[in-house]
Formats: sequence, C-alpha cells, structure tokens
Amino acid sequence: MAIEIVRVPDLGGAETVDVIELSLAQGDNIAIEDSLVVLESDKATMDVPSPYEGQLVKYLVAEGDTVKIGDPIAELEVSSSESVSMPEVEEPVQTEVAEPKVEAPVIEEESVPIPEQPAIDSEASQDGATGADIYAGPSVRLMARELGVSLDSVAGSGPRGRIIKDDIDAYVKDALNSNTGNSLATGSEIPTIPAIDFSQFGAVDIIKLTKIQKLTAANMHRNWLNVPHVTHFDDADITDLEDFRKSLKAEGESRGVRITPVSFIIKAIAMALTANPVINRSLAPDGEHYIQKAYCNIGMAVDTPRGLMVPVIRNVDEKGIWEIAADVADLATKARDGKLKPSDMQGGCFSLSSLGAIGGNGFTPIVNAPEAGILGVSKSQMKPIWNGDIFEPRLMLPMALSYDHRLVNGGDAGRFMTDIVKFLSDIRHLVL
Ligand code: CAO
Repeated sequence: MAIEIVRVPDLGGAETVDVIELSLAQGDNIAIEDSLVVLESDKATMDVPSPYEGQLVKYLVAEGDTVKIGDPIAELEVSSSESVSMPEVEEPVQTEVAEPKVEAPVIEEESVPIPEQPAIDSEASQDGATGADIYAGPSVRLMARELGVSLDSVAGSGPRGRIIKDDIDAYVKDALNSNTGNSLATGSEIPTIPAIDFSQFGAVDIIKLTKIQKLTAANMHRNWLNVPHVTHFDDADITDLEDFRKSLKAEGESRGVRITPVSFIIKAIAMALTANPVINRSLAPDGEHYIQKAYCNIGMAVDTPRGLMVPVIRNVDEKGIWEIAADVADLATKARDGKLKPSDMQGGCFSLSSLGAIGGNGFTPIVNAPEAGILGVSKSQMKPIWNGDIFEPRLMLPMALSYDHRLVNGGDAGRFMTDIVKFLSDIRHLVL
C-alpha cells in the first residue's frame, strides 16, 4: 500500500480552472480512469481521471476552489503505484512527489445546443447529451446516457446549477416512482386496478371467463380507449308503429315470423344511414383517410348465456320489414345456440343494442369500432306528450346514439338521430 497524490494535469491552455464537482466520497474505491474531480475553465469542462486503482483517502480541494496545473487534488491509497501515463503539459509541473501520469482529460465544449432528448424509457435517449446552458461533467453525462436520462429534464443542484450524479439518481428514482405509483404525473399511463383478495370479506368462487367474455372485454376496452365517444339522446313516438305492428300479428303467425319493434328500428337505421352517409364511414388505420361505405349492414347485439355476440344483418336497405324480422329471429337463435359463423359477425356498418325487452330509461352504448356509431334502445314507456292543446298519452321510445367524434360531428349525429325519430314516429316513411 502506498499513498499517491493526484495533481491537476494539463489544462489545454487555461491558466486556472474551477473545481466544480468532487466525483467520489471519502473512502470510495476507485479504478484507473474513474473520474476523481470535474474542472471547469471559461470554455470547457474536463474530468480528471484517476491514474491509479485504490481508495480515496481525502480530497485536497473543495468544490468552488480555483486551481492551476500541478496543484494537488486528491490523496489516494493505492495497492500498486503503477499508473497510466499523464498527458504532456505545456509547462513543467513543480511536484513534491512523483507526478502520476494521466491520459489526456476529456474536454467537452459547453453551451452547444443539442437536440432535445426524450426522457427515460425512450430508446432515443441514448446519449444523455445536453441542451444549451446545461452544465454537467462528462462522468455525469455518461451516467445520464447509460440510464437514458435527458439532462434537459434534470434540475442541477451543484454550483451554478450544475447537474451532479446525485441529481440523476434523484431524477431516476422520481421517474420510477411516478411510473409505478403516480401516473397523474404524466397522465399518459392507465393506472392499474389494485388486486384485492375478496375472500377476506366473504365466500367467493373464481370462475374462468368464456372465450366470448374475454373477447368482449378486450374489444370494449379497445373501443373505449380509442374512440372519443359522444352520446346523443332522443325519444321517438312509436304509438302508431306499435298499433301497426300489433295489427300484423296474425299475418306474422301465418308467415311463421314474429315482428318486434327491433325490426322497425333496424329498418329506420338503414334509411337514416342512406340519408346521412357520414355515419356510414370508418376511419382508415393510416389516420389520413376514411372509408365511405355504399352498402348497409347492421350489427345487432344479442345477449347470450355465453356472452355478448353481434351478428350482422346484411343489405338492410334492400330488405322489407318481414325479411328483416326473419333475419333478427334467425341470427338471435344462432347466437344463443352458439351456431354463428365468424362471417355472420363481420362487415357491419353500424350497430344496434336493444334492451327494450329488458328495461331501463337509457344507457350509453360503446361504439363497435371501426364503425362510427351505435344506437342504444331502451324500453318504451307511455308518457303525457303536449300536442299544442292537451297532454296526450303517447308511447315513447328512448334512444341513445353513441358516435365516434373523430368521424362524426354533433350536427351530423343530430341530423341522423332526427331522421330515425322521424322514420319511427311516422311509419309512412318506413314503407316509402
Ligand atoms: N320497448 C318495449 N318493449 C320492447 C322493446 C322496447 N324497446 N323492444 C322489444 N320489446 C318487446 C317486444 O315487443 C316483445 O314483446 P311481445 O312479444 O310482447 O311483443 C319482446 O320485448 C321481445 O323481446 P326479444 O328480446 O325476444 O326480441 P327483440 O326483437 O326485442 O330483441 C334481441 C332481439 C336479439 C335484440 C334481444 O333479444 C337481445 O338479445 N337484446 C339484448 C341486447 C344487449 O344485450 N345489449 C347490450 C349490449 S352491451 O352494451
């Protein structure tokens, strides 16, 4: 073991420099070429690398000191006094002990504008480089580069706002904490729902989701997150429609087809889609185009014991009410019996979700992307409606149109919904 003094090496022409960073703590181990101190002249900073392997006994300078070539910097206890060579110095250095040789210090120009770096987690953050007016020594920059930290984002706590290693440490800890616990910091992550052991509150069973339930969950989540939803509400007066539908009961029995309000609603949607082609669009994945459809297929949500299925009724604009009613019954039966083919569920332009037979005043359905809209229909209710002279009992059908606001404006949605209301409220439109 021997004690060696490390001195200020060649300063590249500068008379004096300031000590701006002590890279180690007393007692730290140091390897050859590890940074000992960072010096700064008017124009540049330089790391002074250790010429020895050993341990720091003490620094002989403090941050903020001004030093010149040959001044002692640090006292090291070294196992072998073999050292790497020192750079040439312009002036001979007066030494009390043998001058260890060090390689040329890294000199880094300051105040060079560097392109902005994304913060942690980004592959682009590879070099930890700095923007203008950021002060950091090469060892700090190396550390930032290795950790993928943009120095632009780090507040320096050293002299003159210099970024030191502790600042990078603190920044990384903060970033990790905000990723795991506090997503409000960036707002860009979806916080996870905490796992709870429900059995601590009472008896539970854990049941595997069916394939359909899993697919539905994934689709709903995807659609909810991707589509900016707006929901537009209106009621249709279906008093006359219901009278007409009931009058068809006998004919329905002879045809073997049961007609419910759903067939009329599907027909009204098809007519409104034809009149409002803006709703019959899908956004192209490139985000630069939309697809205008000239066909009119309507998906119908069916509640089955194994989960929700959405078979598609094709070319509704070309079909009459009897044909649509037959398709509704056929597809609902196939869905409940698990007999739908994948092709039965493809090609929809718009969807209907009818909870009319179940109940409720209203609900906001989730758009079945890449379709642009979905109509949610609730249970019709007799209501007193003002006809200009008196309140009349009318059968009102509550409807909610959810649409993708990237494709459809409020005005487009309002016109589409008003058309549906018109077609359902006056059945003469439906047969025209
Ligand atoms: N208001 C009042 N009654 C209504 C109604 C409404 N809006 N819509 C249907 N009904 C009545 C019908 O008149 C019929 O009664 P009658 O036989 O006395 O005339 C009865 O409800 C028929 O119900 P149904 O369910 O057998 O048939 P449907 O044609 O109304 O609906 C289908 C077919 C497939 C849409 C439906 O069965 C279904 O599965 N709905 C659930 C959809 C769903 O789960 N949506 C949620 C999706 S997740 O957001």
